Amino acid sequence: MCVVCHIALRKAVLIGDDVIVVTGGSGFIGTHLCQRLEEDGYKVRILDIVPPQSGIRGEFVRASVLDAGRLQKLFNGAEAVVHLAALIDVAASVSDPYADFSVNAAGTLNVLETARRAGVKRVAFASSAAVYGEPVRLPVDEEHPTAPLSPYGASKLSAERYVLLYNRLYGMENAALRLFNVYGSGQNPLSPYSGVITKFANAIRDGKRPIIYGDGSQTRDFVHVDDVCEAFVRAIECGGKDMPCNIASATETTLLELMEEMCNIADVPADPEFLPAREGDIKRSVADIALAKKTLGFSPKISLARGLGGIVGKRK
Ligand code: UD2
Repeated sequence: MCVVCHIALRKAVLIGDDVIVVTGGSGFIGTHLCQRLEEDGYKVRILDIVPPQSGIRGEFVRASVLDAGRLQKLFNGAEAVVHLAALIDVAASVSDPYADFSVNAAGTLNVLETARRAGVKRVAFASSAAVYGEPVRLPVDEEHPTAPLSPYGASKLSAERYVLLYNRLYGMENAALRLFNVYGSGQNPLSPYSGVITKFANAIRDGKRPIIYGDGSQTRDFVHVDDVCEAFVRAIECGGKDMPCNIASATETTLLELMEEMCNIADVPADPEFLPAREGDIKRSVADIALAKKTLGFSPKISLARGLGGIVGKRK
């Protein structure tokens, strides 16, 4: 019995029995999710183009989501798939839209087809707030118009349409989770993919000035990676509905507030360097998460202050 859905959707977690495939299981969210799934007693199979981090016990297959043959072997006998593998560099998607489309849209279709043929009923897909583009009203709920500003946003939108279409056409119970700004430990600060919180934390730790692009009044909805993992676990345990679902904290934070909070925790003066705003940067972002609450029983547990405390240490 799923306590959230109040129906016997799936058997209770069988320790050491149910197999969950995680595509992109070696990435930032994937690493946290695999750890969480293993703690919950699931057997994890990881598909990624790089090996998982140490400490993850799951079976690992090095392959791309475009490799249908490898996917097939991995999906056989699995209970559910969490599909995180993607190209996530927004700027790179602008210079090479076709590569972005291949992995994010066609790769997702590959995952869905393989799941369908293998009899896996549930695919939980990592979509993105990028599908909305610049919000025309706040907070952004799932009925907000979708107007991606990048090929990355367009490929995620296309992919999530397939993810949900498979529910209608083939009776699957897939979920499309629109992730807002995910943060937490374990992001590589040197990676262009890393978010602003990792960048600020790194600068503060190294005694450098955090860089703020623009005047710092832009806002984001920061959601802790552990809350995101909770949402994925609920999505595979409860099954998805016909609508994509925002996964966020529903709290709007300006970049200046963020930087001050982080400097405060580190006990250093807040002294950012201001550089010109990034091209195409959205001005404000905050999600309405009522649908996630209703359909998944999702409610974020980690406040920004608490989450930042786990990332920013006091400087000696
Ligand atoms: C996030 C996602 C991106 C895409 C996009 C859709 C991350 C890391 N990226 O991009 O994949 O889904 O949302 O809208 O979650 N900033 C600074 N200083 C820095 C770094 C960033 O001021 O050192 C600013 C940046 O200009 C932006 C804000 O911080 O206004 C957030 O930047 P980000 O790169 O963390 O994420 P975002 O929202 O651009």
